[in-house]
Amino acid sequence: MKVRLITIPFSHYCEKARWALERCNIPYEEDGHLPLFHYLANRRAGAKRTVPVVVDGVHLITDSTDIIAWADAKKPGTLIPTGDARAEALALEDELDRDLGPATRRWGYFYLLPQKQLDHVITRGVPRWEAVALKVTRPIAVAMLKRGLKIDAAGAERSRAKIEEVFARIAERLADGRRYLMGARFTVADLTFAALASPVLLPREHPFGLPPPEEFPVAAQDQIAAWRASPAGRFGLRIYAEHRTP
Ligand SMILES: N[C@@H](CCC(=O)N[C@@H](CS)C(=O)NCC(=O)O)C(=O)O
Repeated sequence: MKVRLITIPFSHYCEKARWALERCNIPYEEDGHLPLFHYLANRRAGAKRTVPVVVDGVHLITDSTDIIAWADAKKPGTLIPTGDARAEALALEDELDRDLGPATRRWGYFYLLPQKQLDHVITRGVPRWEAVALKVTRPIAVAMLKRGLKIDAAGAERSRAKIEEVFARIAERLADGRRYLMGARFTVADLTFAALASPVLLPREHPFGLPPPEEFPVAAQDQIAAWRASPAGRFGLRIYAEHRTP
């Protein structure tokens, strides 16, 4: 039986959960919604505010980290190391969830929200009525997102600095030539870094087809190019190319 994955399709935390379900061979049906519209689906399922949410008829799993733990438990070791490295891999996942996720989201939204012509990205995979309703609700939704997530020039700059800091930490970890963050094998840490960096690296293999850098304002394009060329950026793009089938 397929589980239901409630998402905001372009959300990077949702991409993290989706990728994990696929990697753990768990059949799922995606129930995608626009931001704010997702509250209705969450409420019906008995979940709180955020997506991703997994509903399997018995369990309700309401956080991407818990979804990965649940998925991995079905075939232990698929993503989360079973031995000594377990605690370190999970700590790295938590650190990226806390530091990288909010920063890439704010920076990406800051440049994406003013671009109405990119709404086709935001509305991909959501019910048609929501996409139609967006034409009316867009100003309210944008105002709520801006206020809720502190999306303004100062916030974008703070997030840019935070992304630099995390990318530097990742580069330091990779400096000994290891292929993956935990060593020789792809784990939850690599998946989390690549998924949460996707709003600023824009990997081609992202299943929802993120907009190419050329669609961003020039100032953002230069920054995206610099991140893509950095050691952590090259690593994130390689993880997508080698471990994410479109
Ligand atoms: N810690 C959560 C974070 C998820 C999260 O922040 N989801 C965002 C979408 S990117 C959300 O649902 N925001 C809606 C809200 O907070 O109202 C996880 O890992 O699942």
